[in-house]
Amino acid sequence: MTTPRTGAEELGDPELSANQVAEPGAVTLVIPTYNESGNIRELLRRLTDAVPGRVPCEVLFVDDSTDDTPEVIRNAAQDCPFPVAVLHRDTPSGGLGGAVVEGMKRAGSDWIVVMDADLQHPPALVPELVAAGERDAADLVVASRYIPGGSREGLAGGYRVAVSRGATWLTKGLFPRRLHGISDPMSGFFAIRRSVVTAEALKPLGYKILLELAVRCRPEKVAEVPFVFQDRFAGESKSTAKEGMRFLSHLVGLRTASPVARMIAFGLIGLTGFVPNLVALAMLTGAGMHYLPAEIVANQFGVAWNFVLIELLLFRDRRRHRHWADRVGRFALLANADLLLRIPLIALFVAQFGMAVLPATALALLTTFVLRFAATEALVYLPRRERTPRRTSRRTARRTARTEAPALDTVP
Ligand SMILES: Nc1nc2c(ncn2[C@@H]2O[C@H](COP(=O)(O)OP(=O)(O)OP(=O)(O)O)[C@@H](O)[C@H]2O)c(=O)[nH]1
Ligand SMILES: [Mg+2]
Repeated sequence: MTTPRTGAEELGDPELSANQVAEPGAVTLVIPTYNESGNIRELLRRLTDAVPGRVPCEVLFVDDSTDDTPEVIRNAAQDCPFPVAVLHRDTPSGGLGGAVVEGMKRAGSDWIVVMDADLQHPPALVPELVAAGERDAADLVVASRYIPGGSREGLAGGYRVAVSRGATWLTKGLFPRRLHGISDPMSGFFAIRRSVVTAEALKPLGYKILLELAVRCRPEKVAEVPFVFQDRFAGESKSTAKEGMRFLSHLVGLRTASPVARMIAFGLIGLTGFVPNLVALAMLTGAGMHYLPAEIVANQFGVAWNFVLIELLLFRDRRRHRHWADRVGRFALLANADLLLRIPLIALFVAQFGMAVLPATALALLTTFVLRFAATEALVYLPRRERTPRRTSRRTARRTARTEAPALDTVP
């Protein structure tokens, strides 16, 4: 732990690093901030009361604010008996989750505690999270609203409570093994051992950074401590409806990390595409068009539907490999090439086996989907060959991340 310094100080490369906070059980608090100037002083005051007496600590704010929050932090930090640093990002990539990962890359203590700046997460609980981790030899300690002693008091309104509960069930249902022992995977308040954080493996998207860490870093032993979610102290919530969409795509991204899971998701999206396809087919044949040309036109509706969902949900992080027009072209080509196989199949089902057009189409769609998945992944979304070496050591990755990251501004 560094000797506490006094007075505001701006240094060239003031990273909070392992040799600065070397004491066992010490903690780096990573606090993401977006326009939280009204909360900073009170937050640092309560942290000062609760933490340094029990656990050696340092605070790192990762800030994407457009207001004077960094300035307020610098001023308030002068009265703090522990090191406080601000990492202001001009490009806020990854939103809240991206900010937390940036902070984790810089953290030097044995423990990293992540918490919000708006005092919904009680600072007094920080030493308890770390103590529980040390006592239970846990890698991750989650502050949970859903175990006895915890509550979600500060979650404004029945709607927010229902959404949070629904999101928790959905997430636990999708990751029963990885989230075993975590009753509140939506919590943004937790302590994690720095040694289990593989920052290079993380692809944070939006708010649910605990979920990202639990699924991708796979901490072996997990503990929980109850907490009462408080009312926001000052300022406004940054959580929006858009965050909901980001959360869904984050879930899909995590769930489809393996090729088999991706194929299943591709199939499910393909299944939903049957609806616009078959509706268009029914309308076109209802309007008197022969079923074979109607198949070709109706197919375009299914193709467009599938393309949009696949782009938004399944291959979101692989879109950069090709220009969008290139992706549309290849996707449409493959989906229609598939018609070349499907039309004779449908004709066979209708003419030879006497099936009606709609069931014959549905059966042919199912038959050709596996082929389409394999071809789509290989020809539209496979990364182009990159020049970086296949394996990067953790040390090199950390160094690279540090070199590329924006400079820190430490006070005092
Ligand atoms: N660095 C950074 N921090 C963010 C961003 N979005 C939100 N935050 C911070 O993340 C924390 C949680 O955000 P909140 O707006 O409080 O979200 P919430 O707690 O889910 O919503 P409320 O219950 O309404 O407060 C706060 O400290 C925010 O300032 C962002 O894009 N970048
Ligand atoms: Mg909040």
